[in-house]
Amino acid sequence: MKSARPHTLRVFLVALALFAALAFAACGDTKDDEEASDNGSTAAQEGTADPKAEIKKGIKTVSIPKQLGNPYEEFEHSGVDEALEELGGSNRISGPTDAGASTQIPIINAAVQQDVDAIIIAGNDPDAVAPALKQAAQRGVKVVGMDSDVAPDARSVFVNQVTTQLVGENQVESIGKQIDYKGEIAILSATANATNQNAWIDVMKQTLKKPKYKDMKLVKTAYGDDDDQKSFQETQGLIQAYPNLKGIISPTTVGVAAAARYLSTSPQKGKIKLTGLGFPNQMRKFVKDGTVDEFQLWVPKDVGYLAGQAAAALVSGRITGKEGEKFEAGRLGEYTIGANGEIVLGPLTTFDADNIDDFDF
Ligand code: RAM
Repeated sequence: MKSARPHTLRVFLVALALFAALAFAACGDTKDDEEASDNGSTAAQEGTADPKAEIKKGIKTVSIPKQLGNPYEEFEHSGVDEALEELGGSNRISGPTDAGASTQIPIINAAVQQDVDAIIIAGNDPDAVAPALKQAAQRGVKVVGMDSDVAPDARSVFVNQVTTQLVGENQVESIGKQIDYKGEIAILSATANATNQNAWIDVMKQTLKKPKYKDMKLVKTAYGDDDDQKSFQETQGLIQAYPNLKGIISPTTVGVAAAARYLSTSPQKGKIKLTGLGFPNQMRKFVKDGTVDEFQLWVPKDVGYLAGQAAAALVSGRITGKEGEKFEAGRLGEYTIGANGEIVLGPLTTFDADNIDDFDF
């Protein structure tokens, strides 16, 4: 009993000191953020990078897919697991069950409560998640965007599969050459808010303005919401609404597989051409039965692996997210951060009857 009072006082003083230190640190963050934004760089960047810094021990991350149950997203995020395990840390995949704009917010908040070092997120909506991510950053959590970007001032870096430009241009060329660069085409996208889809579609529209594609006309962009059934029905809807349709581009693994399934049993099989971004294992049968001539993708797991490596480098102070900083990304080798904190994984692969059996994912 006797020592209770001094003990209580000590606890109180320690708590006060901690509170003061935290408040000071929080102010520091805010100031850095403002300075960073003034420089035109992203808000979450701070400090100076030390490329030789040790990788912090036992890094804990949470990676947030667009939605659980989307094989692409799950495969992609398994790469984050791989990177963190390799670096002696751990990752937990925690995602919403649908790709709605705000479904990721409670998951971000929960991760902060669990004191993670970094959050890696494939954003369903660039702006809806931004306030929660900024709050996380203020609490010292590093934020890495991957696959589908969030607002640039809400993350330190963004890991992009392939440059947006290259995806958009290649998809248009892929469908163009299959329809002799002539006729009506449609796009079957994922959700209407998805940053990656919309950025690719913008490039597709720009590309279609080039003289080479002047006889091709984009008649409609439909949204299958990365839901198999909805994507299937939207494909049917497009074909019914546009009897002269010559081709469909579906830059989503869920969409292109559903569209291929629809076409494979319809009289338009092989007549309406389909390209998109798909998994070799899902698309193989449609390439072999003549529904699909070619489609494209990268290795999704490597997107996650690179994002996991970037997260660890950020947490350890090897990078801050500024353009020009370099870091070692394990089995993938060295990467350099580009403009706006973007890190680009690599080139696009085209899959067709000649090479599809060489891939297993
Ligand atoms: C879908 C998702 C993802 C996209 C891939 C190609 O699974 O929309 O974001 O990058 O397809």
